[in-house]
Amino acid sequence: MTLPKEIAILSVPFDLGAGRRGATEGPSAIIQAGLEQRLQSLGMASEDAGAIRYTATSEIDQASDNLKNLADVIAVNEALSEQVSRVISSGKFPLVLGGDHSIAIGTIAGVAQHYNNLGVIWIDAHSDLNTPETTGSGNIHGMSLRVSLGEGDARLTGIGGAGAKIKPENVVLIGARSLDPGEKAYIKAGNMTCFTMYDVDRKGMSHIMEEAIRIAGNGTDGVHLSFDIDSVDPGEAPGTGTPVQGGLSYREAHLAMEMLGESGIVTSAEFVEVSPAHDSGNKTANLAMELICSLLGERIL
Ligand code: 5AB
Ligand code: MN
Ligand code: MN
Ligand code: MN
Repeated sequence: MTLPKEIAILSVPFDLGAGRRGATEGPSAIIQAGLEQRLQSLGMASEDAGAIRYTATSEIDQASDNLKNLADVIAVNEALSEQVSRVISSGKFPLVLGGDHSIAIGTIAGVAQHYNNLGVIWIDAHSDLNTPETTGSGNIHGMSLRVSLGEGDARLTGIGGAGAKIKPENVVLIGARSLDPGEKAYIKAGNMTCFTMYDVDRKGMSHIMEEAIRIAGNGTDGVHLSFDIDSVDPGEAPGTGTPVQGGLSYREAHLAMEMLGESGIVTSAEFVEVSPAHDSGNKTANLAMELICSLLGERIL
């Protein structure tokens, strides 16, 4: 793939998948940081495709402790999945701005309609591999990757069509440093590649990204990037609901994006969990904007 020329920006002002509110303001903060002007100066046409609208039904039990705000999560993700699929049909590159990470369910469901074997690079302090059985919080943003793998509550795995949207062998996790027992067990069973912060420290980001690009690109016909801003160290990205110490440095995050951009394998992307209410100034939204530009071709020289 060569660099995309036409980007469709889909905003998902949604935070009911998270325990702490605030990510609804993420998309507008990233756009207001100057995203479109900067993409233009890279020679890219971008279209603000607007915010995902949805109506939650009250038919689904809202009060389940293990699946908080289930009806809203389903409604927003069904709508998002359709929008993402439409963007790809129109030949544009879908750039989804979150919102909390539960929206990966809809993004991936929409993207997967266009690929037989989709690779996923998931950059996150967490692995989002919980099920209703293993979750300690009931927050669905901690389950989205597992749902996309076809496991968990059928009302979630059925979004955008029944069944698994991706295969574990095509998934690469990067930046993990806060995993729940059930998530560790799943990863340790050999299901997928996980480069934790230990691996980043030991091997260096450059090596990790070469490996990630090789694995996610191996035998796949498209690669989705799911970037949770809490992968970055809270010193650089304080504006997020679930910060974890010991994250990616400013340059490690940019290098990851630059290498992915250079590789040309990325066919869709989402940037999630920016929460301006927790930010110091617009530091985190601005970082997300810059990382998007690095992914889409901006270079130091
Ligand atoms: B995020 C935790 N594992 O399930 C849980 O920010 C945190 O999208 C999930 O990565 C964090 O609640 C979800 C403790
Ligand atoms: Mn996440
Ligand atoms: Mn996270
Ligand atoms: Mn988070």
